[in-house]
Amino acid sequence: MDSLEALKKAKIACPETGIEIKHTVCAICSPAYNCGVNAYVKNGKLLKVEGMDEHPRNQGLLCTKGQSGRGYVCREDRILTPLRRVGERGEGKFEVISWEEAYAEIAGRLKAIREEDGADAVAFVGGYNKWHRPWLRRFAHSFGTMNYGTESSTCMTAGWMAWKIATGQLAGPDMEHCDLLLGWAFDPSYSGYLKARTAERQRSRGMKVIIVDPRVTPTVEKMCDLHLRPYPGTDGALALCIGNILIENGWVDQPYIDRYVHGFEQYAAYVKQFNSSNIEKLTGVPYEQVLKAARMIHESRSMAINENSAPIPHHKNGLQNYRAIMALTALTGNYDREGGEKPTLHTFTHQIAGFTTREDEFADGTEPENDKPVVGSARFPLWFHMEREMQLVDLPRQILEETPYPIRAMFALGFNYRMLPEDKQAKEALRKLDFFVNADLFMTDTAKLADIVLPVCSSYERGELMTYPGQYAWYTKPAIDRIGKSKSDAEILCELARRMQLGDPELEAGYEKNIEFIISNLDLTMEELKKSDVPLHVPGIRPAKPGERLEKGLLTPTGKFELYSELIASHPEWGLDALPTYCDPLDDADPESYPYILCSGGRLPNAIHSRLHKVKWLRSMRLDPTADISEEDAKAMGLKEGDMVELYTERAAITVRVKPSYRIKKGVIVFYHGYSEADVNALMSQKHVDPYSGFPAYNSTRCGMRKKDTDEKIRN
Ligand SMILES: Nc1nc2c(c(=O)[nH]1)N[C@H]1C(S)=C(S)[C@@H](COP(=O)(O)OP(=O)(O)OC[C@H]3O[C@@H](n4cnc5c(=O)[nH]c(N)nc54)[C@H](O)[C@@H]3O)O[C@H]1N2
Ligand SMILES: Nc1nc2c(c(=O)[nH]1)N[C@H]1C(S)=C(S)[C@@H](COP(=O)(O)OP(=O)(O)OC[C@H]3O[C@@H](n4cnc5c(=O)[nH]c(N)nc54)[C@H](O)[C@@H]3O)O[C@H]1N2
Ligand SMILES: [Mo]
Repeated sequence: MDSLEALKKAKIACPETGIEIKHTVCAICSPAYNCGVNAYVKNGKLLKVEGMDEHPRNQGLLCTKGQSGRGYVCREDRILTPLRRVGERGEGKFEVISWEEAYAEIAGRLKAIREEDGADAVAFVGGYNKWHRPWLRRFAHSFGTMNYGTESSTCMTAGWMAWKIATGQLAGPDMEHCDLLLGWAFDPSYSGYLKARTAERQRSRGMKVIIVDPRVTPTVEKMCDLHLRPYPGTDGALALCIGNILIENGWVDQPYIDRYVHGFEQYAAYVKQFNSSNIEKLTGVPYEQVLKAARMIHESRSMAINENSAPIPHHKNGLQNYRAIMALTALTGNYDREGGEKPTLHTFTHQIAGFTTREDEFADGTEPENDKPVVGSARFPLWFHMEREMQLVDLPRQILEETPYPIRAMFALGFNYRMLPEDKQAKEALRKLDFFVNADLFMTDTAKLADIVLPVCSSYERGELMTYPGQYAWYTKPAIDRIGKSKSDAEILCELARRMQLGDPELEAGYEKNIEFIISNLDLTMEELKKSDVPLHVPGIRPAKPGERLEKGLLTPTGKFELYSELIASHPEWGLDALPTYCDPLDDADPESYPYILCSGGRLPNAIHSRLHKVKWLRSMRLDPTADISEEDAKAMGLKEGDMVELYTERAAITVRVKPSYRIKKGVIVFYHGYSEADVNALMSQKHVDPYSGFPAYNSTRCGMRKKDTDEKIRN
């Protein structure tokens, strides 16, 4: 091989090979972890990716998912053009159409439905990707409806609601300064490696760690001083018992409570019932260990609790459990204190970067007056009161039952119906719609059900505003040519707004002009942002000092940390409790027939939701859908690694392989969502959900398991 060939083969960027390195962003996972990437590009094509050293967040690192960027962006089923359905719904038969034709048809159908049944007959829905949300929200409002909702109906929001109920705003752990990390459902090894890195660094400077997790995780094995192993969804009882022990022993910060906490008396009276007599029965954790945890909390100068997007809220009692856990920061005087929980506001697309923008003004600038109740608002009034958007979990029901009024069309960006519980019902609902548009990168099971499918581009092919903790902002540039005729979501919405004559000049002005408005409160111009190839530090921001919020008064009705929520108390018609009360998490299926607890939380290093199972390199790391079960249950059923079983509930059955493991607690089955061939959400119930937040009980649903003797292909 001559030297030029060798350079080409190794994909070395240099004039001889014509390969260039361009900075861009990997947007495969949540924006907080959207790492900077060096894209190796030739003739507009992506050849290779690696972590970007100059990026303040990942500093050259990249996770398994990010490393697969090329496989993801160039997946074989990328949608290349707008498509119109010609076959039956779900059959996957489409004809190619132009953007003009697509826009004309979408505009015509949506306007006709609005004329016939009003704007509320159309629902606007966003999937996991968050970057386009302020535009989609505004588009829905300008169209005339509040029926806008997203995947965050099942992710993160419940935790934020818990914080807002207690303190009026969001909060995050000050891990940099804490003595003790209370890692509640904390295993960022696969779900957020940058958080794992911070925790490891702090651990080496002496931070103590308590982990509360039913599984033995890499985090438990690497960095934990005490591991509590409750059954899924019993966290509230455990937290209330810790609270009780702290109070009984005088281990609380009484002067802090007297000054800054509301409802302590009621809380103290309530938690008495969680004690040595019942806590092991309720949670599976021996009382001595709970006592030990309480003692460690008492002996630590400061304690931070990680925030949590999924495993704590994914239960029937999830939001209340979250509140019970967060109450511990108030009892110990750790809210708005160094090394405790830092109050904060979001910056842009749900990210917390240490400054605020005018995003909310933009997103909510055209909110309509609407007389019909927003989807999900009757079933989940607290959710609607706090979020002012649809609770997506109730959308399939409303489409199917047509109560309180029919929803006839859906316009979606990256919607995946399999994210919802009892997703057969969601699929049926999509089939029933008169008109359904979905925009995605890939021809997914959901896209196959659409009337019009729009091709969107990836973060490698678009420019977008990104913000990062530490007060960073970045305006990325496209690194590669767009694949097929794809466009960015924001472009689609702005073009469609023009085409539909929505009467919204801001939206019609386009993404870049909108960003100019959104950052116009900052000491940073669009030109400066666009000139920079790396994230810029936003100047002139003074970080809040610990204690400032407490002194100013919290943004709650009482100005204090509310253990007893005056917001909830002032709405008796909601039928919700003002204290963080506890109830058993499981559904009422017969325990004899369904003896296991199905916990479909916990992330895989090689997958994100429904998206990476089709990237071959990643799939090779875990070829078949596989449930992790306990060694005890495997032994009792005569199961060994690789054997096939059927997992079933009253609603459905799926076939998976098993992997017996010491990591799993007896009686618990851990299986991962996102597989179309073994779709765990078919097993879930649309009714077994949290009445406070509407979040589904993905992590605590009763199920059965039986051995399958054949080695047939896995399917459902
Ligand atoms: N059983 C169970 N169910 C769960 C969970 C669980 O733990 N267990 N977790 C819940 C949680 S926390 C979440 S976040 C959800 C996951 O929420 P989902 O929305 O199901 O996430 P994805 O599977 O990533 O699907 C998002 C879709 O968006 C597409 N997409 C990616 N980027 C873009 C883009 O820029 N624009 C557009 N238009 N589309 C794009 C992807 O190709 C994909 O088809 O699932 C929830 N469901
Ligand atoms: N690789 C990868 N990374 C991801 C994702 C992905 O799909 N794949 N998804 C992203 C998204 S959208 C989200 S929401 C986050 C979620 O990320 P995380 O919040 O880290 O959630 P999980 O990994 O589901 O669960 C963390 C731990 O909680 C434990 N756990 C489960 N149920 C309970 C419970 O009831 N009580 C307690 N105490 N512990 C419990 C699990 O055993 C697990 O070890 O990950 C993000 N990152
Ligand atoms: Mo999530």
